Amino acid sequence: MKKSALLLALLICVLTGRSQETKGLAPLIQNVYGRDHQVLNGYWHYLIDPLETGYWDYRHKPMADGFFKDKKVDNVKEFKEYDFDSAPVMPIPGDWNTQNSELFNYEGTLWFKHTFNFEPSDKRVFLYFGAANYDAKVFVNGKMAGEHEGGYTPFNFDVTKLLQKGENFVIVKVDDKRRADGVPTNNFDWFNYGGITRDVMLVELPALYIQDYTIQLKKGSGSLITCSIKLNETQAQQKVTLEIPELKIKREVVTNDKGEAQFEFKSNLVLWSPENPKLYAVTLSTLTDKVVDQIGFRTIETRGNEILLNGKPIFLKGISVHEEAAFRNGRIFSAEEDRTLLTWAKELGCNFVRLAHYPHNEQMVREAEKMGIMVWSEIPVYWTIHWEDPNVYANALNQLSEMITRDKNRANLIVWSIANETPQGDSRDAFLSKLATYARSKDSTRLISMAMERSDKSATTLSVRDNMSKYVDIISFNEYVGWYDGANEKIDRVKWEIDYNKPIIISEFGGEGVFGNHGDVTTRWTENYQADLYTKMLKMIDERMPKVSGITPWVLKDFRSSRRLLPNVQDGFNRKGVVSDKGQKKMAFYVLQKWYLQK
Ligand code: GCB
Repeated sequence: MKKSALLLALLICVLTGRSQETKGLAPLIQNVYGRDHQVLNGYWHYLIDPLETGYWDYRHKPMADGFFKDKKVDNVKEFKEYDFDSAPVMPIPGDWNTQNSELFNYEGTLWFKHTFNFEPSDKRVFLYFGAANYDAKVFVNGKMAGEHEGGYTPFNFDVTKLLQKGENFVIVKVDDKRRADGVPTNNFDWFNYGGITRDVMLVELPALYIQDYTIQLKKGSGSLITCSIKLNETQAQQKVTLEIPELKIKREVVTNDKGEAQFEFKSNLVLWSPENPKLYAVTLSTLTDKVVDQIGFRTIETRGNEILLNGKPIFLKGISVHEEAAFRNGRIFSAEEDRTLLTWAKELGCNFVRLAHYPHNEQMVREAEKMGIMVWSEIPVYWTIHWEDPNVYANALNQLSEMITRDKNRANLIVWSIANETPQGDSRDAFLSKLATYARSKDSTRLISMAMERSDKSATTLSVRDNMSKYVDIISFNEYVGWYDGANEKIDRVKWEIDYNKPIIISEFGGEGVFGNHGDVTTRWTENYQADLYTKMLKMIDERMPKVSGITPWVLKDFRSSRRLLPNVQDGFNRKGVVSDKGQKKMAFYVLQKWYLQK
């Protein structure tokens, strides 16, 4: 095969194929914000391309000279039907739906172009995206760098060879069409914000660099620090130094022939906890590379029905949160917007947040860590995924791996959740048990869970019975008595029989109430109904659910969802927030706050 034909075949494969090998992804860089980087955020030109004209020719074959080439022509003499440089711009990061009203309900492809200057050095350069929803194909100076599927996890490509001195351009095709075989699938209860929704940057690393590191307390120990690192190459005898200046610690080891090294030593340290979210500056260095991170140390375990933080039982006073900005209701794009939501959670009395239903941006987890808020992080294996499709599994696994790699050094991250409200069955069990096993093999120190569904013994004897219970550390389930199951009065009539000797978390309960809409407690959509639901539910937990060790009611803030159509009530919002979409606190907020304050 001629070289050009091979390249075209590869391109076609990349454009159409969905296997991991074809994607060109480089191993995910951890702690990008702590690395030398050039931020590429800013105003990017965009073209709206619902028919993907820049991609396929009229026989629906991928074009070798699609829009990604950004071909320059003499406008009068040559033929070209697109032009990025005269196209409008929008700020990146940002979802397109809330930046251009024409795009509010648009689902499809947009092309983005950004021009930047670059000064080559002897460093390796990676093009990093915090997230792009949903399918991103990335081109640098007209050549494909790679592609990524999944809207909520970071990814990067090694673009060293694609960059040139001086002006460069990156073109990204982002397609947010929902797919039956996507993760999530095409049916979900949140808004499908499309676009390059998180930071974009060029990260520069030396040729031999620290590719991966894990620093934490050894499982079961309150003072034994372990650290494992891996270089990007299998180079033995490389000196690695770990320093924690505040603890006057400096240790050196050398890598083995896999380019890996381990540290293990005792230290008298202050543990991270919600009351004292202590972080230490930790430096890892080799002859060529150096990375600094803020690391907290704590243990998280279970004992029977209890969750133990630093060896002591803790009740997880939580709230579920969507990654949607306060007040303006678009995808969050700054740490400040993360802080607004987390501050509400703090005010509520929370020590825990369930970041639903997909990994939120990295700063959300880091800000929560600084504020003393523990985190549950979840991949969007939501409702009815195509359990039997190996590509869907590979995609879910990749998202799980990206989530864990990014956040495994955060002390506040205590739960990896592998799914939400999935239908029981053999193919689901096979899929999810493999994910659980994988998560445990990547990180044996955190707890694994998933939001299960109820499986009742009778109309009023409620229960959870799920084959996946043996794979998880915490039995979590969503229960909507009083909303989808009867009205509030039912809450007083139910009893619970959950037979597992594991900690139990109620990962969701709630009901919709429109801020300012007041009425009788039996009238749905009022603040009063919602507050009454919370009052009854919390009483039920106090009196009839002694084994529950945490709750994350649904949900902190009203959020956009295209499934929520009731005029003058929902108007495109799920109204189960204890705070409205405009930031007003509802009565239920104060009911929950009071309970948390005395818990
Ligand atoms: C659920 C889902 C959540 C929905 C919520 C609701 O069980 O997990 O994504 O938004 O119910 O409001 O119905």
